[in-house]
Formats: sequence, structure tokens, C-alpha cells
Amino acid sequence: MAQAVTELRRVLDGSEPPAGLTPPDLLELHRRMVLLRVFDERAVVFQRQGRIGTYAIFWNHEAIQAGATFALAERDWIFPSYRESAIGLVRGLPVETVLQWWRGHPSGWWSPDEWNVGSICVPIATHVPHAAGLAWGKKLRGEDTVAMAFFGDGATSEGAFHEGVNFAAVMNAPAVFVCNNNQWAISTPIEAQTRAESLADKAVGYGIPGVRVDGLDVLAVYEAARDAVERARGGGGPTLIEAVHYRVAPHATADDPSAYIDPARVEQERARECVGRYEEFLVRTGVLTAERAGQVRSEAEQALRDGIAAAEAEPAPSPELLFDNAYVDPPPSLRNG
Ligand SMILES: Cc1ncc(C[n+]2csc(CCOP(=O)(O)OP(=O)(O)O)c2C)c(N)n1
Ligand SMILES: [Mg+2]
Repeated sequence: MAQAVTELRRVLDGSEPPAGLTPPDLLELHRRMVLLRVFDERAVVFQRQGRIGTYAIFWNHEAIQAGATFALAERDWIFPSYRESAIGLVRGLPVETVLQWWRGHPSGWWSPDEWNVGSICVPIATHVPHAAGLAWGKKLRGEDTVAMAFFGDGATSEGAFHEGVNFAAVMNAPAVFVCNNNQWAISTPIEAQTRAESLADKAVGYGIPGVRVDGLDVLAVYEAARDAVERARGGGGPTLIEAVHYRVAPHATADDPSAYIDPARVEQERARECVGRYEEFLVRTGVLTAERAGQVRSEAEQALRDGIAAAEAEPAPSPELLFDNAYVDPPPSLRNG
């Protein structure tokens, strides 16, 4: 019988990284977190400057995104929601591609099988069955590929979440479900979302393991994901990981949370932000120097400068592209002449 673990798993408070992570691994994980952080901070500026459209901020979600994906092999698949729009950067997906997505430019739609990263999913939870299906399909083909889906606390109230997780469990599909519990679904707080004491508890209903981790502890997220990926790849079926934190930024650039959020709590949570916590750990354990941290940040900033320049240098798309891949035979009303 699967049993949910209700306390939060933490690693950063100690002095040892999870077994198997070498100093170069720890630094690569840091580089990825900083790249995501700088992407997010610059994207908000670009939105304010009118250079990209409405943008879903993921400031302080970097530990979840970088930590969980660090446990994957290149052949494994990632299924992001809009909150993980830039997660493909950890696979080398170009910055400009993600920026173009937020600019509504067709070059922002990458081919999922090029990066093993699914399309950014805006409908809540509809990519959960996609991940379950891909994982099951790979298993049927005898490939040892794992699918990892990211979604929010609000998504766990959706039918697609239930269908996807239940299906993956029944089929023993090699899937990992990562719930980013930032305790808000736009302006709906978690208390109004569910009566469940923890979202990881929902795993019990599907007969799969459920794990709760501190979502601001990148190594705790990594460790939970590593165990889940190993289990999935070894034929042990899916796991639900609940990464708990508290949203400290607006839901998106079109949101003003001052109408519903407690600013004192936000202030308190920002003080525990995940990139700084990880940097403190790395400095304390002698893996990172302030000089190297500065260099990593400058490189990420340069990548963003180059990314927006490349995005803006691309010619505007032809309106006819709207119909490409939409029809084999366009209806008469759309045919020229
Ligand atoms: C099927 C569907 N219903 C409603 C919405 C509108 N909507 C956009 S974001 C959001 C909240 C989702 O909250 P959560 O799952 O916690 O993710 P978070 O934004 O906090 O990462 C809603 C309801 C949507 N995008 N899709
Ligand atoms: Mg949420």
C-alpha cells in the first residue's frame, strides 16, 4: 500500500550533497538555476518594455525545475506547463525560441521530439495524460524512457490530472509527476482548492508513492526526482512529487496580487529564495566562489541579451503560416482566388 510522506524532505540545511553528485554536477546545477533565474528576471523587463507578451513569472520556482530535470537522462521527456516555459534551456533549447513563444512568433513552437520537451501547456493539466501516454508508449516499445510532467497545485483539481495519473499508475508507466505547490492558483489559495492535508496524499488513491519536498531546496527536489526516475526506469511505475513553497511573484505580468496576497508573508518567503540558498550551501561546502557565481550570472545575462536580439532580428511571420499544418485541404473560404 503506497504511503504518503507528509513532512518536507530537506538537504540544503546539512552539509552533504546527495550521493553521486560530484562538484562539477553541483556547479552545473547551479548554472542551470541561474540561467532560469536570469531568464525570468529579464523576461519580466522585456514584457514591461513591450518586447514580449503577457508572461508567467517563475521567480523562485527554479529549484523545482532545475532540480527535478537534473535527475533525467537526455532521452527522457519533459512536459512543461506555462510556469516552466523556459525549462527547455536546461537541454540547450535556445533562449530566443522561448522568447519567441512569448512573443507569439511561430519560431517559438519547437518540435517536441527535437529536444524531448513537450509544448508549453497552457490549459491546466491537459499535458498530464500526454506524459502518461508517452511513458506508456515508450514502455510498450521496450525503450527505457521516463516522462516527467510539471503542473501546479490547482492542476490537481482537474479531471485531466486524475485521468493521467490514474492511467499511468494502472499501466505502470515510467512517469514522474512533479507538482509545483506554490499554494496559489491565480487568486485561489490552496485552502480553497482542496481538503487534502497534502497533495502528495493524493498518490495513495492511485496506489503510487507520494513524496513531499521543500520546493526551495534544489538538492531535496533532485534527490526525490532521482529516486522517482530510478523507480520508473526500473519498472516500478510512477511517483507523485509535491514540491512545496509559496508564490512570491504575481501569477503573471497581467496579475496584481496586492488584492489578495499578504505582503508580509511574501517578504518572509523571498528571504528564503532558492538560488541564494543553494549558493550559500555551495560556498559553505567549498564548491563555489563568489567570483565564479558572478561569472555564471554574467554569462546568463549575455545569453539573454543575445536571445532577445536574435528574437527581434527575426522577420515577422507571414499570416498564411496560421494555416500551415492546420488543413490537408484548406476549405474553399481559405483558398486564394
Ligand atoms: C483548463 C483551464 N482552466 C482554467 C485556466 C485558467 N487558469 C490559468 S492559470 C490558472 C491557475 C492554475 O494554478 P496552478 O495549477 O496552481 O498553477 P500555477 O499557476 O500556480 O503554477 C487557471 C485556473 C486554464 N488555463 N486552463
Ligand atoms: Mg499554484
